[in-house]
Amino acid sequence: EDKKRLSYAQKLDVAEHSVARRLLETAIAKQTNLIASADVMTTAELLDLADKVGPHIVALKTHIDIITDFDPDSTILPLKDLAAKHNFMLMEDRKFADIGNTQELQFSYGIYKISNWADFVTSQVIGGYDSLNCFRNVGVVAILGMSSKGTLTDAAYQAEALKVAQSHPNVIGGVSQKQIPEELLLFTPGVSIAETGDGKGQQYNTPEKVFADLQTDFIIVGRGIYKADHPEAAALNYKIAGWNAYTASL
Ligand code: 5BU
Repeated sequence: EDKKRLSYAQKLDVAEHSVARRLLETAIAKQTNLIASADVMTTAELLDLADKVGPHIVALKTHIDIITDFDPDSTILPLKDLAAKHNFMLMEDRKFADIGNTQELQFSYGIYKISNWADFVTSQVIGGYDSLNCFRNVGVVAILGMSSKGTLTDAAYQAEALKVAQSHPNVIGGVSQKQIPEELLLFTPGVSIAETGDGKGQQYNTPEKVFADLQTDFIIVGRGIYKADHPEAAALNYKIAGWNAYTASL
């Protein structure tokens, strides 16, 4: 039998970080735990997807360096408008993995200026505790474990990574394929209703499985949505599946 988990409302009661609070409030208000991963290559596709799936998601996850025609005015400004229009947050999946000084530069400078627009970012914790100090105004989702076949994030690594994540005030949660302590929000990619893998190492689980087995908080879905014939309908489908799986795990 599945263990009981804390509800989003119970997590909101104890959450301190403003980004964690907004995520939980948005999940409750929109009845969704879905994060759509917008791994598309043009600004037009990104904005089109964001407008279509916006009503059904708690956050849109970007890999902004995949966009071939990135421009702060024509990519980021309209994206921020869509985030406000549909009330979703922006998660940049940058997976920082360097020393603090370099991460600080990558976070705020270069052409993407992530600190100007992302509500929260992903980061490896391989650089150690101090490497996360630069993410002052955003939430950090620490990469604890990966979904891909053969990942080196074994149990020993995850235990050490978790210690960094739990002790750092900028960290709001972790990405993992394992259950993590309930004071951290759990984000789980590698979710698909129809597929079990992609032939390139990705491994998928269903929304039901990740809520029942991991008590995850947020599911991250990329190709299951943006490659669908009708991304809006697919997003609604994942939203409903994710929400039903969440309520069933309460
Ligand atoms: P997919 O199309 O649903 O397979 O996309 C999954 C997304 O989640 C993609 O942007 C990956 O970079 C991201 N991801 C992942 O799949 N697995 C992981 O362990 C981590 C991130 Br960390």
